[in-house]
Amino acid sequence: MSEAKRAPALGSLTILTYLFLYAPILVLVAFSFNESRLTAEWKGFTLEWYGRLLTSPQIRISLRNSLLVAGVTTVIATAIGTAAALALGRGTLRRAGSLMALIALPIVVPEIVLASSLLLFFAALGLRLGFLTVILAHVAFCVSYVVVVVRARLSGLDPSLEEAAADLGAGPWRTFFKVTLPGLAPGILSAALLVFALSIDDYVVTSFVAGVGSTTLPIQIYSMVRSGITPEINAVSTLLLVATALLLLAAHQLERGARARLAAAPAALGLAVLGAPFLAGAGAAGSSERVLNVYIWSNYIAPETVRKFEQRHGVRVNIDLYDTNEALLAKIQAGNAAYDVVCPSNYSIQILRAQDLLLPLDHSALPHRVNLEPALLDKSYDPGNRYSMPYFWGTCGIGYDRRRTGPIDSWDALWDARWKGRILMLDDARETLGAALKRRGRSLNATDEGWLRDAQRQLIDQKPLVRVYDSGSFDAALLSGDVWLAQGWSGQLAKVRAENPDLEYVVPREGSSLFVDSLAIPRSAPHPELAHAFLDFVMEAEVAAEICRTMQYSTPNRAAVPLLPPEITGNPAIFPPPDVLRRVELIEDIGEATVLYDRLWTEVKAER
Ligand code: N2P
Repeated sequence: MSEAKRAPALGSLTILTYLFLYAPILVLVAFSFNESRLTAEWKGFTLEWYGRLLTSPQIRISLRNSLLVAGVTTVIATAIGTAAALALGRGTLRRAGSLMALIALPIVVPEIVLASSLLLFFAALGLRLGFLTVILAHVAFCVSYVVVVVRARLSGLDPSLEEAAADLGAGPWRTFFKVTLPGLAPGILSAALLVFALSIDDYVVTSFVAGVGSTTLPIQIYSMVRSGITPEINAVSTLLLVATALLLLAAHQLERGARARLAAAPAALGLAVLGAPFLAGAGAAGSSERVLNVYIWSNYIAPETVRKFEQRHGVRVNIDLYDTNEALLAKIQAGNAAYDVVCPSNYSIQILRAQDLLLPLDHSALPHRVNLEPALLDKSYDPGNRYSMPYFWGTCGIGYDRRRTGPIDSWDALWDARWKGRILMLDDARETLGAALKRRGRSLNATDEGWLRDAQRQLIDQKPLVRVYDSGSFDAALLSGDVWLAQGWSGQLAKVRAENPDLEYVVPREGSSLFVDSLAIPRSAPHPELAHAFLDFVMEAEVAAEICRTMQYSTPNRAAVPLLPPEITGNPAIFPPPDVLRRVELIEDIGEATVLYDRLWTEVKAER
């Protein structure tokens, strides 16, 4: 091919490649200016979401945490990495080659491995998860990058300069500060900027080792994704993107040997973008010292409700979210997460109680417990409610778009090949295996290995039809039309109807699960008194009614019911009629068989 012909082909290939790389990001940036809350449609230009970032205390606090972590990490990792690069690069060490390979290892080790080993390590040391663990973890994965970058610069440095300095009578320290360090400076600075960008961006490692109060921006963004606050996420992601791009540009300039001044502009701009929301709202939040740390299911409490508690008690409430009982159990069992209030399902209460991880409640501090429905109290998983107070209950069922699928009343619909690629299943061992067991008319607390293997087989057969396993945003997936049928929990599936009346909820005729999720206080809670106040607060009739109205799971609060509008009390998804209640079964702790459930479910997900 001639030069002239090849060039345009190469040119369009390049454009296509860049488009492939950047189109999703451009969409995100564009939609951060979209007036509509829904991602799918463009309604006009707005800066509202950027404005909200300035006023959201949660974002500001997490941004401040991110800046703090990234700042300290940068200083420590750069110092350690530079020293290591000098030691390795000056040929004074034997076996520098293999040492170098060891140092580069953290760059290639899968992040998830690094994350879980760090978590285990901190637990073994008895370190409480928080800023310290996050910073140590970030330093651990950043040092390698510093060594690589600084060493590259070092190898380009002419050793005769140092020799000349020594010849002229300078001692080793003087030579280092007058000759070596200035020569290395661009490399060190560029490494520092890289570390800063890596640290401010990290999600996986941080999500493992962060404790309460050390939520960083990426973690905050992810938890917002799960509660469906889309446009604000697009805005904050855009800011993060612009800032990291500027920092990397500065690092690149320095590496290319440009003058520090050229790199200073993008670096300063990048830092300014990150600092702006923080400075703009400084002093507006975080003035109170007392903090309550709540770890609860996503879509279980509205920000307005939390704000009322904050105002009444003059405290700040941190809300962290999860979507499976297993995630909650893992955090509490690790023993070093400082949550004050948690919301386990009935069978998890049994597990936590057996491990002595819950604090006995002081009933005298919970006067509003008289509002609770007696039928939901004093259950076998917590006799006398010594450890827990019911918060929400509900059922598992199928949400579906009746315009697409017609009426549905059986689990079989989720195995119907006509809906291939339009089915969502929960990512939850007990619920998925449970649905398959029910489909055969068996109990979802079955422990018979043969029955369980049969349930697993069904799920493997179903897998080609399943679009996604997701316990957090099954409601959003239905609303956006990505899926037409979703296994999911009642509240969120009741709620989507307001936006699309064609979305129905059914508890299949073969039967399904019932859950009672309760608030409890971990034994390790740093603020047990405030935790009691929170438990009592959500049992007040008006508050419980607000929680039910906003989240639409079923309230165990008898006194709240008369305060609810007829759309809620008359909605069979929220207040199931007796025939539905007859066919649901409480998920129970099945002891040793839990391991089998987990294994079978993991195998389903691993299946290709
Ligand atoms: C809330 C899910 C309901 C909890 N996002 C099921 N136990």
